[in-house]
Amino acid sequence: MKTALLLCAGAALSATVSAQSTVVYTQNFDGVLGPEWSGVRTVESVQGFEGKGSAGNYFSGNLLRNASVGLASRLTLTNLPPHRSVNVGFLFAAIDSWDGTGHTDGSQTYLEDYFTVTLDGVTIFNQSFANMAGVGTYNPPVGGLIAGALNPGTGGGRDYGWSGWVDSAYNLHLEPTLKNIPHTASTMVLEFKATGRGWQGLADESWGIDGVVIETGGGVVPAPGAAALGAIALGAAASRRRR
Ligand SMILES: [Ca+2]
Ligand SMILES: [Ca+2]
Ligand SMILES: [Ca+2]
Repeated sequence: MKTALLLCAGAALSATVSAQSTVVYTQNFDGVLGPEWSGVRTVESVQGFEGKGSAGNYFSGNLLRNASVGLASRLTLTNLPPHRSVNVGFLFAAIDSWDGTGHTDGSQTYLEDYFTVTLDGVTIFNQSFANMAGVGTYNPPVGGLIAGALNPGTGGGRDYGWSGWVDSAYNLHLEPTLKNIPHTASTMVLEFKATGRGWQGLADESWGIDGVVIETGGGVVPAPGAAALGAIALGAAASRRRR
């Protein structure tokens, strides 16, 4: 009987720790964009980024492109199922002459360009990218760079479209800091925007996103009662050892 109880408690514990992630939203920007997107919501061709990505998630068709001078593109989701965390994933394109953390070219100084994502007003991603010159802050995980070169100021960059400057793209589905973000509210507001003193926008530098996937769940917080079951399991195990 104690053995049965131990197995039962163990099953309950593992069920709470390995909570499944649930996909609650996807967006490929290839159809009509719904009212969940506000702010800058311009959709246009992915141009030379077509097919760039990794298994199951590629730039294709259209992307959302934001060439504004620091205005946000905003995704608002409502009626989320009960959850303890969210995973945010998308493909990110740094389009044209991003200046990283800033650099000097002769007498001309270029200040920093950052891409920032907030969740309910709290920053969850804030990194600079360099396409022309200078160095960015972002250090992608293996496979995270999917087009262009990281910090190609000395060469290796490539123009994938738009203004003729070098571009780069990243698979932020692989970015670990965008996974298991604590969140429990039934609504969420994600804001995507360029920041930094050097941001000029327009034809000089812009950004795009495609392949957005939002998941809830994935938390590792034990459900209420799991600790008590664990104590019972440990007690049963100790009891068996004492025999
Ligand atoms: Ca697309
Ligand atoms: Ca370009
Ligand atoms: Ca700039």
